[in-house]
Amino acid sequence: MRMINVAAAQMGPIQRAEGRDVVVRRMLALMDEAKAKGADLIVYPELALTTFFPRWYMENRADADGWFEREMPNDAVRPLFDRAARHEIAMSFGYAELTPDGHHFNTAILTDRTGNIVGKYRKIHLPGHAEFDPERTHQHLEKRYFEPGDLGFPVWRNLGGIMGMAVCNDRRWPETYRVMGLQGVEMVLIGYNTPSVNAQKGDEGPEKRLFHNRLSAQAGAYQNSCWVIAVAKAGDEDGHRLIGGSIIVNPDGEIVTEAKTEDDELLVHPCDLDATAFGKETIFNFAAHRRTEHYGLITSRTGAIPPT
Ligand code: CDT
Repeated sequence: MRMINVAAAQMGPIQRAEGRDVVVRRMLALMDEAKAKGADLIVYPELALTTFFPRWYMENRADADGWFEREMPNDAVRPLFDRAARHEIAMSFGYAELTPDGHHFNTAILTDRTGNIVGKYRKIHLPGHAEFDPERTHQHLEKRYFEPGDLGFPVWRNLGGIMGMAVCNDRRWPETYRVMGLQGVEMVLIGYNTPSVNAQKGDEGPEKRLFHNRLSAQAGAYQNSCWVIAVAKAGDEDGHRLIGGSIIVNPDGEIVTEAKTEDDELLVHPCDLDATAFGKETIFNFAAHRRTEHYGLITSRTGAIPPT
């Protein structure tokens, strides 16, 4: 058995006016709890350091730059890196990244047990829109504030296993998991901020959104025989509610633990990476069963074109 004790650190809401210092203190408390419970790895959500700012329209995009981190680590998050190294816990969290040459990404990082960043992922599937949309009940301006990630879907060897990352909307796309699956991924770490109601369909509320969350993570885990750790930022941020429902999913696609609240809440589960082997060697033995000669449209065509 290759066990990793994983802590999924769901976070409750972060209000627009709250600073990173307050948030980092909450993250440290979750990390201390994770350490006390024997965790090897702690996974925080997408944009863990701030409110989900893409809901706020700013005419001048540069006015949003205050939500972005110009270096990682920086002074605000140094306590997290120091504490993780002291606890010998690997960690992953999401943040808005502003590069030295002026590019904006919705990013997640992964560290080893010493606090060294070993992996970086930049969100590829950006949902929402780029301009103010008066038809929506709330804005989702990720296409305004971020560029699509430019790093692909890499995986890394960490804690004796093969790990990958994805960010929120990525989890709804089978391509996300499959590209990592083709690199032998054993555990996929995913943070999310998902509004509780669809801004374009008022009757799609929290129950259905939680269902879609489970459906996506469970399918990704099963079809690639890997663990999926899906971690929410949840609750009411300045009157805008986000679903909770953080889950750890095993390589059979079964949920082994699920958050009950919309607050800071830690889920800890022992994940055996060797449990990924059976599926990878049998029904999802890609080398034996995939038929790439029939998959060309996946990469040659973006939108659906129905027959005439
Ligand atoms: N953060 C993020 O990607 N949220 C999206 C909301 C989709 S609605 C525009 C999600 O897929 O959960």
